[in-house]
Amino acid sequence: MPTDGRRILVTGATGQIGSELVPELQRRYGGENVVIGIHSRPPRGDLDSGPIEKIDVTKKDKVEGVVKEYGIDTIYHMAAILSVAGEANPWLAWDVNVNGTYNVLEVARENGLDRVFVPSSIAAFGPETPRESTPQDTVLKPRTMYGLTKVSGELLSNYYFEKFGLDVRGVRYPGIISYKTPPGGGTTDYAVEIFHEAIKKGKYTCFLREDSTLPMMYMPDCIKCTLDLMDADVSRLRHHGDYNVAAISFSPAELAEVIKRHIPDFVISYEPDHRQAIADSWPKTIDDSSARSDWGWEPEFDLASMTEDMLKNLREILSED
Ligand code: AKB
Repeated sequence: MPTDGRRILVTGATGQIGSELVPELQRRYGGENVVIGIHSRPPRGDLDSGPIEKIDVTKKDKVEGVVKEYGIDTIYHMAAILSVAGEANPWLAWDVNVNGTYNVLEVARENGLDRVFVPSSIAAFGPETPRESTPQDTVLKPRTMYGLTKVSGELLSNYYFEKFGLDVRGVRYPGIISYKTPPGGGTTDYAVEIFHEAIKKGKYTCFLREDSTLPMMYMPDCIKCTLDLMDADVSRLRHHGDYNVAAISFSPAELAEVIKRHIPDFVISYEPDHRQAIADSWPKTIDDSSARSDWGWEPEFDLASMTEDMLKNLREILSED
């Protein structure tokens, strides 16, 4: 783990991943060295201990102003519009995800930043991609605007590395499961909603079919994965903006079975909606052997341990509300 004096900007810092990444970065590098870049969602109580800046990533001068003001050398660019929200407003998704990423990369290039993290997603894949053990290098023909913007982000990241020597790194996140900050506007969001409804009501109506297997990851593994890649020796990286990473793959029915071990009366029903088509265009399982061999990626949580931990922590949080 590096202990060097980094000056970090996190865009989208109050989103699902950003809100858990920031505290870990603050712990490692000191709260004053992590600028919390927010857009519309205000920071939670435990996220307000460092400098906070309102940043619209589609405005390059705002990104640049913050980078210069705080002497930023590293950006975690987490601001994005996810798959379902992107289908509701494809224009906004393009603007935030493509123009926003371009602005972040340009500011990083012009100001000689040390490192930038630009996440991609399993949404970069499409119906022509092999759905089982999806290879690292494969067909990228997504059908969602979100997926299209993620492929663009991967290609831009790789371009900035090759052309300008900017150290850009990124992974293709699967669905992320967490209890602190809810996701918003994603196809994999059911895997978080189900826990809330199981605890509160003992039942859940899933918007995906019972057999819709998708790749997922528990938040502690997501944070570990992000930081491990950013800490990796660049000379070992054979890829840059597009590492496949895998942790757990399961269907709604399989997840419901594991929840039932803890809440025996839990009942799940299914009413697939427009989100089903998105899920059907994404892989079921991912081959992440490049990430494992290049930078030692290895998840800690499986379906059983993730479910147990989610229920324990979420019960505590919900009982405080
Ligand atoms: C979504 O469902 O849109 C996201 C993703 C897989 O990137 N969680």
